[in-house]
Formats: sequence, C-alpha cells, structure tokens
Amino acid sequence: LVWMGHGLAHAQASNATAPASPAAATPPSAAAAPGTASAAALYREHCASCHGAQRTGGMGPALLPESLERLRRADALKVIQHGRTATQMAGFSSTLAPADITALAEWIYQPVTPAPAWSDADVRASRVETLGAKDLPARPAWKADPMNLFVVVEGGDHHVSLVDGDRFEVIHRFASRYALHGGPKFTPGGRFVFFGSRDGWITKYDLWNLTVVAEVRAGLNMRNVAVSGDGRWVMAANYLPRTVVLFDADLNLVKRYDATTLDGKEASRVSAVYDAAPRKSFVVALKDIPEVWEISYDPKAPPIYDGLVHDYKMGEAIAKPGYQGVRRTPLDEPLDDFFFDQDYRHVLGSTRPKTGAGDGAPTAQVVNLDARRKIAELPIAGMPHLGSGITFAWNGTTVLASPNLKGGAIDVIDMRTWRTVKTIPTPGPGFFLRSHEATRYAWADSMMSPTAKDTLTLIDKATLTPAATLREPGRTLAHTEFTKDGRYALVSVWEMDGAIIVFDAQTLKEVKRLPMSKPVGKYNVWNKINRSEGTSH
Ligand code: DHE
Repeated sequence: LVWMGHGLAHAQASNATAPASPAAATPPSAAAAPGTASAAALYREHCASCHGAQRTGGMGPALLPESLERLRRADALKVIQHGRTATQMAGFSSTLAPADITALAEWIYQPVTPAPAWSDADVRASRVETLGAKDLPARPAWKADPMNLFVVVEGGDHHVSLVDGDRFEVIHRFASRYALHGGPKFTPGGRFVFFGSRDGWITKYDLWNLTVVAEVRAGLNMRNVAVSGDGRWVMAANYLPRTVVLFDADLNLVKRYDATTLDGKEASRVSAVYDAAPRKSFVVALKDIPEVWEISYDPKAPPIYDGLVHDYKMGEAIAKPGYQGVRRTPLDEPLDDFFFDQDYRHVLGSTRPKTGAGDGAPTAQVVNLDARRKIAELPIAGMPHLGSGITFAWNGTTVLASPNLKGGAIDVIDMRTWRTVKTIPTPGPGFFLRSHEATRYAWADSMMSPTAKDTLTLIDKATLTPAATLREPGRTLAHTEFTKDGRYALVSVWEMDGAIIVFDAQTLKEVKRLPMSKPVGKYNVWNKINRSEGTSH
C-alpha cells in the first residue's frame, strides 16, 4: 500500500519483481473469512501488480501480516482511501466502494495460504548489480573526512543522507529501499555500507563513489543484517522464511541455514544476527527456540558437526551427524535479542513477555559464549529496545546502561556481578541511550512518552544522576549519535518535517540544524567501525 515511486529503488525493484518461483505466480487462496473471495478478487485487480500476487511485494512493499505489524488497520484503511503523498500509491476512494476498501484493508492482514515461499533460487534471481560499480576508484569522490561521515536514515520519505561530520553539511542524498530498519553496517575501512529493509532487501552502497553496488532480497520479512569484521561476509536474519542467510561481500548467496531445532522438527523466527568481530563469528538470536547460535567465519576454526544429514537407502531414512557449522548453546528461554559485552565473551539477552499465558514479565539473561551456558539472570525492570544499551567505566568496574520501554528509567548494571547498581528515572520510556568515550553524559530519549517525548535527559556517567535536559517543545526528540571525537551530539527531531540538531556536547548549545524527513537513525562511520562503547555495533 505504501511505497515509494523514487527512481532508483523503483527501477531496481521492478527487476526483482518478476516471480522467480512457480509458487510466486499462484494467487493467494481466499481464506475462510466472510467476504474474502471478493477481497481476493479486488486485490488481484487493483493491488497485485505492484504488491505482488502473493502480497510479497514488488514495486510496492510486501502486504503480509508480518510486514504490517507496525501499521494500524485504521491507517491502512486511510492509505487505501487516499494514497500516500510522495509515493506512487494512489487513493482508491473515487474508484472503489467504501465496503470494498474496508474488505481490502481487512484482507491484507490475513495470512496468505499456503505461506509464501522464498527459495534460494528466488534469492539469487532477486540480485541486481550496478554495472561498473566494482571498477570505481578506492578514494572518496567528495572532500570531507570519510571517517567522520554520518549516514542518516530518513524514514519519512525513505531516503538516506550522508552528512559531513565536521561541517555538518549534507554531501549527498539518495532514495533507499522501503522501510530500512536497524543500524546500517560498514565494511572495516568504512567505504561500503549495507542497509537492511523490513521487506528483506539488502543494499550494498559505495559511500566513496556515491552509488549502489548491488542489492539482493534475502527474505520476505527480515530483521537485520550483520557484516563480518573482515568485511568478507554479510548475514541476514529473517522472520519469513525462518532462515539465516549468508552472502559474500558482493551479495551472492553462499549458504542458507534453516532456523530449526537439531531434529528439524521446530522452526523459529530469527530475531537478530550480530558480528562478534573479536571471535570471528556471527551470533544469532532465535525468537522461538531456546538456543543461541554462533557461526564462525574464522578460516582456522575447527568444523562443527551439528546437523543431521539424511541418507536414503531402500526407502529408509538414516540420520547421522553432519556438518552445518552452527554452534548451538541451549538456553532455558529463547532470546529476542542481545548485546555483547566489550570483550565479546558474554551476550546479554532479553526475552519479551509471552502473550496469553505466563506472567508477562520480561526476562533477561547473561550467556557465556565460551562456557556455552547461562551464567546469570539480569535484573531489568522492563524490556529494552534491542541494541539500545551502552557500556562505560564507573567506580572501578564496567557498567551496562540500558533504557527500558516500560516505566521510563535507565537500568545500570555492574558487569562483574550482574547486579543493578542504579535505576535512574527519566521523564518517560524511551528507545535509545547513546554516549561516547570522550564525553561526560549519556543521552537518553523519552520518545515513547506522550508528555515527555520532546525531552532528552543527559545522565552524568560519573554520578549516575540526571544532569541536564534538552527540549524541543511538542516535537519528538530521539536517537543521538556523536561525532568521531565526541565533541558534538547529533539528535533527531523525529517528525516528517523533522531535522537533525547538532549540539555541542559540552556547552549543550545548538550549533546547527539540518532539515530531514523523520530521521530515524544516524550512524558515524568511525564510531561504528571502531565499536565505540557509546553506540551500537
Ligand atoms: Fe528497532 C535497531 C528490533 C521497533 C528503530 N531494532 C534494532 C535492532 C533490532 C530491533 C533487533 C538491532 C538491529 C541492528 O542494528 O542490526 N525494533 C526492533 C523490534 O523488535 C521492535 C520493538 C518491533 C519491530 O517492529 O520490529 C523495533 N525500531 C522499532 C521502531 O518502532 C523504531 C523506533 C522505528 C522504525 O523505524 O522501525 C525502530 N531500531 C530502530 C533503529 C535502530 C533499530 C533506529 C538502529 C539503532 C542504532 O543506533 O543502531
């Protein structure tokens, strides 16, 4: 329903729209709901050409229940009625009867049966490459410090801006895939960046030559991507299908791992994958299976025999151990997501409350990746947005600080004892906490609070107390990232007619303001490739 009509993504998407598997050509079956048959027919007539016969997306985004989780039905209805400005999504209020529009809006939230498939052949067929991009020179085509570059993801109109982190000027702006999510990931030298979209697209972009190098669709509903510390591999975590997918640095498919239990009987959505560079491995969180996975890319690592290979003799299946390369650590509870401690020996993970039965309280645990077991429970009050915590030195130890989405507080945990040393109140629940080695404060938003979403709280890392607040009355302030030297903090005014505000991190004075369309996140090349303790990586 909601898709961009911008040149770049449009042209590339059309290439990948061609159904690559026979399954993709089969119209979705009209499930049992009343009125469904006509909704299916309406969909085929008015929507399928852009959103795909199986609702898996095409020039427009996927319209699967998984893809629509974040769009309220009332909003979906409005989009079908009135279209979406700055996109090629037209409104249907003058062509369709209100009852038809309501039926369509209801129908796209129903699962497609049978569930749409995305095979290895589909992945391979989706890949597009920019001719000549590989031969471009290995130096920036623009004048600024390439290490102090910011990549700003503008969710409002699905663009990316590249900002010079010394002059605070936009060097370049380009259209992205629809709904990028999570941190873009950089290659070690900072030349290339990989973006992941919720619809499964991975885009490799050459920051120095300002061009897309290649794109591939790893899945139908993706969580995030990781790039190996040596820059050779890219891994994608999918909800749909239930897979982890490995690519080489040019986005050629290398291997698919089915996210199943060892016996292959249960499959899980994959919550997230991260690079553990010092361990030369990827670490994977599974949402529905109580296991954490580690997949090594160390050429010297011994092979791991963990899978079951099926030999078929005389019609009889004989299971025997086989090489898959996944080191599985069994857990009591699945992990929704996690972050690493600074030496990458531990993952600190959280599990969302189960809906329905259960006490509904989030749980968090510390898992030692070498001992391969849980070593502590984590005392957090509410579920954090994933990857939003930071670590820093305090009082002779290292602490982890993370916002929780429940009450509006920052939990500070001693990483030696795994005990809470302080719970710091903020005016409301927020998503992101950010700092830098060279700055005194940790910056927390309260963007989930209707009354305090316009307030940033600066926490003194020495005293663990709120030291200052910054406000942008009536607007939403969120997601801070520092310059390479930690002198300036860039903060989002998280609105369609939003901005990036540059603050002097010492005087807290506004230095500059750059207009942006809902800048959901910004990422400094240096801080990311050096795994600064004050930001996500
Ligand atoms: Fe995120 C990062 C999961 C909702 C904006 N988010 C991440 C990561 C995960 C995650 C696992 C780390 C991936 C990485 O960087 O490789 N996000 C989830 C959820 O499970 C959740 C709660 C529900 C969902 O819809 O998936 C969720 N996230 C949101 C939003 O609603 C946000 C605020 C707006 C949006 O555009 O989706 C949002 N998430 C972000 C951002 C990052 C992120 C900006 C990267 C932060 C960073 O600095 O690295």
